[in-house]
Amino acid sequence: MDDNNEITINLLLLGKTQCGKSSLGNSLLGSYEFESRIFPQSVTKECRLRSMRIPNFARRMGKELGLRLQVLDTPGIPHSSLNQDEVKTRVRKALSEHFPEGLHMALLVLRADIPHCEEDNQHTVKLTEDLLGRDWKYFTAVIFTHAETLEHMRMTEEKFLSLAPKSLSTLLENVHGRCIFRDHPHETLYKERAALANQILHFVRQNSYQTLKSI
Ligand SMILES: Nc1nc2c(ncn2[C@@H]2O[C@H](COP(=O)(O)OP(=O)(O)O)[C@@H](O)[C@H]2O)c(=O)[nH]1
Ligand SMILES: [Mg+2]
Repeated sequence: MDDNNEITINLLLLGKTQCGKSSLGNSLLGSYEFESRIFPQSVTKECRLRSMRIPNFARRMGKELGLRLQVLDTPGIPHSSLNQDEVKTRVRKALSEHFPEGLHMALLVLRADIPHCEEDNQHTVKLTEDLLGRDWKYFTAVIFTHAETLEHMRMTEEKFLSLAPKSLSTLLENVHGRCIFRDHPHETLYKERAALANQILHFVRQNSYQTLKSI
């Protein structure tokens, strides 16, 4: 907590192109800050930092406590116009530039409405490890987007997880079960932000607000 009675949480969005990173970032910030749309090419080319203060998030010793969420959006891999090394270089540079005090949580965004292929998942995990180093497991949470599909299929989150292929269940074990289903993307951003921020803050508290320093 700083002198302004504000807690700052640094978040990084990672995942494949079109998995919903920018859209999730907008929900976290409660505002349309990142360009997000269906498009035949990768929409996000540059890493972009946006932050938002949520006032009155909590109270401590009679004082109002604000929460500042800093969200770093990134280009996905594979990308339609950047190669893997270019994306990695951009993400590493942005991390050291924007989060000198370290990263609280990387949000690994996966779609819940498409089958999870072993090779694909392994590739995403490898990328996360390359970017964050060997402690990535302590600072990563999985976010499933398009999770409203489960509702359409009348499938519970538990059932979905029980059907996960090996690579996905190993990933979830590695990140100590930290996962969130984003199942109401069409609710107001304001409502969704509160729900998401609370869940992510819970993970950050479990880590005692420790950060992962740039590698
Ligand atoms: N139905 C649904 N659409 C989503 C969800 N998340 C993202 N989208 C849509 O998926 C498209 C790609 O999202 P975007 O955020 O640009 O993906 P990015 O390439 O990972 O940044 C956009 O049209 C989003 O509105 C979700 O949870 N459910
Ligand atoms: Mg994007």
